[in-house]
Amino acid sequence: MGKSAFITGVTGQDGSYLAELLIEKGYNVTGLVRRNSNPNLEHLKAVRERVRFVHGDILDQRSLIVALEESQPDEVYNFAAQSFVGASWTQPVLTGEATALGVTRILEAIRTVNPKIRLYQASSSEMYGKVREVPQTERTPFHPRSPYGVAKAYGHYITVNYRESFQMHASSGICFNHESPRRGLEFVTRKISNAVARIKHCQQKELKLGNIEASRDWGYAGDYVKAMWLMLQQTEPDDYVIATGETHSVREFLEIAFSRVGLNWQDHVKFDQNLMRPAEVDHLVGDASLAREKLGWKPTVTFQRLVESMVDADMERVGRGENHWISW
Ligand code: F7E
Repeated sequence: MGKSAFITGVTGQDGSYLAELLIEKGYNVTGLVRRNSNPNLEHLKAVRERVRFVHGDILDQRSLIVALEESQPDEVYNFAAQSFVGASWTQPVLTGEATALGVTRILEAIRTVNPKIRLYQASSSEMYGKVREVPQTERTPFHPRSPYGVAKAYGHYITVNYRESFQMHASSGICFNHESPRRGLEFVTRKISNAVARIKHCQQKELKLGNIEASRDWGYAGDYVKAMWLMLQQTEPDDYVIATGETHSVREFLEIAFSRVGLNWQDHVKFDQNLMRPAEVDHLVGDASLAREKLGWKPTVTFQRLVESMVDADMERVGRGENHWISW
């Protein structure tokens, strides 16, 4: 019989790519969805019929225990979080409840139902924040710069702590930014690719942005979910940086994105002070040597190709008449 996996945050970018990967590998996949939300299964179109959905909430301990009892997974992948850094200053308590304590609830649910279940925890490069060294490795100290980064640091350490306290097979992927055409519209990459397509189709004139000098190590989400799966196939649990090793500014992203459709970004982009963050993460670049050596993992999509594929996908979507407008 095939293995079974339980995914929280299954309707999001990473959850949907991982569901596709696991189904291809013959897994039975169960996805956790919130009952009071209007679940958008758009990203799961390809595998919707093959994923079993259970209702529950990362904020509700009992619902997690019941969901695990019902699905009896071999592996749990925890993507559920308030994942938008910008919103973490306006909803700091919710961010802490979901992104930090949510991890403890998942760990407790695993301990209660079956401590042999393996866990993947989605840690984040935002934990490095005001970086202590360049590039960042698994040993680089954390200095988070947002309530989100602080919450992720808690989630990371509680995962390490349960591994050490209860010998659980719990691993964290310290993932640097990873994007795709399924990225949420609030994140800068997709905000740009969506705006480029709308501007090209004369549905929008300008694009308001905050700090375009920030630089990130941007990879392709489809590559990153492979690393997550590999982590849970190892005999021993561990923490791994998942990154491309290259960094690029938002400005460089703009240059490639606009020129993909023959436009000049300077003609359309306006600075908006309201989009500046109270504390910024200026520069991130990861060293994924450990993942390369122990997991045999490496990224396959270049920065240029990533930007172009996002613009192409949004051009096609807007061309079909599907329209997403974002005001922040
Ligand atoms: O911002 C700057 C912004 O929101 C990237 C999440 O997946 O990756 C992501 O966090 C940069 C920042 O992603 C706008 O100030 C300028 O410097 O796309 P972002 P993020 O904050 O790096 C990490 C790894 C995670 O774990 C998170 O969950 O772009 N920026 N102007 C802007 N950013 C946004 N969103 N919107 C702007 O208008």
